[in-house]
Amino acid sequence: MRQKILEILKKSSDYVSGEYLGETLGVSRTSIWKAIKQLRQEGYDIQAVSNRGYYLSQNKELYNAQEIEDGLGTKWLGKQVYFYKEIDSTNACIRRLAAEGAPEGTLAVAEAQSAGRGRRGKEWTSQEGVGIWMSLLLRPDISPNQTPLLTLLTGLAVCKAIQKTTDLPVQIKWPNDILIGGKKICGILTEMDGEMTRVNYVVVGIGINVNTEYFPEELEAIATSLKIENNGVAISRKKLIQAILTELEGYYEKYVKERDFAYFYEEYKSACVTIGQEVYTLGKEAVEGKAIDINPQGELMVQKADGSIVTVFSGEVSIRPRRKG
Ligand code: BT5
Repeated sequence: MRQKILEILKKSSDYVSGEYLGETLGVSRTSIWKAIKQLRQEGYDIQAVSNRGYYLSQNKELYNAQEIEDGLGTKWLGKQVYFYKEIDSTNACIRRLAAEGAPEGTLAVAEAQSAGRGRRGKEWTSQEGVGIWMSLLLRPDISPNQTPLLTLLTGLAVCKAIQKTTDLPVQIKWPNDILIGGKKICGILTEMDGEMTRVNYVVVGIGINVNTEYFPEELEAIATSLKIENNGVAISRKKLIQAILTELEGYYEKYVKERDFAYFYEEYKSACVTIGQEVYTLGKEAVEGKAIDINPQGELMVQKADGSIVTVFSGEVSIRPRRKG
């Protein structure tokens, strides 16, 4: 009933009488009033005026599990949402839920993270109330060495979702960053649990600076947010999450079926800013040269000073602009 009342109030631009709600839902006006009180406790700004009824002010967007689930157009991804005011890390949270047997598609979202993390122990700054800090549980039937490609597909999904909801000129920095004007708005952290030949589960963590206005000093020069790039106009986090989940579900289903990145690499390449840049890679292999292409396996092809071409796998790699001199 709570849900139905909310739907009616959201659709109406005027007051809705308690009598109408009671008749439509087949319950007493007292039950309606009780449900309204509960919604108010959850944070919905509902005004009640005698003889007119109830009116939901939609100035302040609510961000919670229910709001993310409402209007989500996916078949299975993100259908089970765990929402936290604050958590250590949504990736850590999904690992705990996975160990308890949570189903594929489970989503954890937090308003703030106290121990948000990037790759190789790096910190991820997750300010309260302004970003999307979320992780998904996947249980793909693929081999462990194919899981880094899920990072690339997630990047593609995030890119597309941002383009659809904002028109901002986002680009992918291979393998796991999304940039606007060279500054980072999103990082992706894919973690796997499994054995040498078998994937138990994969956690895909996505951090997006959505409505951030100020960054700590160490990030000022390298980070930006969608709001900053959108001339100060805030972006709806729940709508962006819904759009990402819809895009990702499509890419993921196709990838798990075909098990071949070749279906996506042309699209990936056209969104990727790394090609043509002078880079050096950190990680298992240290390679320095010009990034000349991305191959159908999702690997970065780097031409070294001696003309030889090496391929770099996305697994554990960070790239930096090449040092001068
Ligand atoms: C990443 O790592 O970019 C992956 C970030 C993933 C974060 C999400 S949030 C939800 C989920 N739960 C988690 O605990 N993590 C995931 P990496 O490529 O290693 O980049 C880390 C570097 O990005 C740091 O060393 C900083 O330089 C920079 N950085 C940290 N916070 C940032 C922010 N909010 N915006 C832009 N850059 C940031």
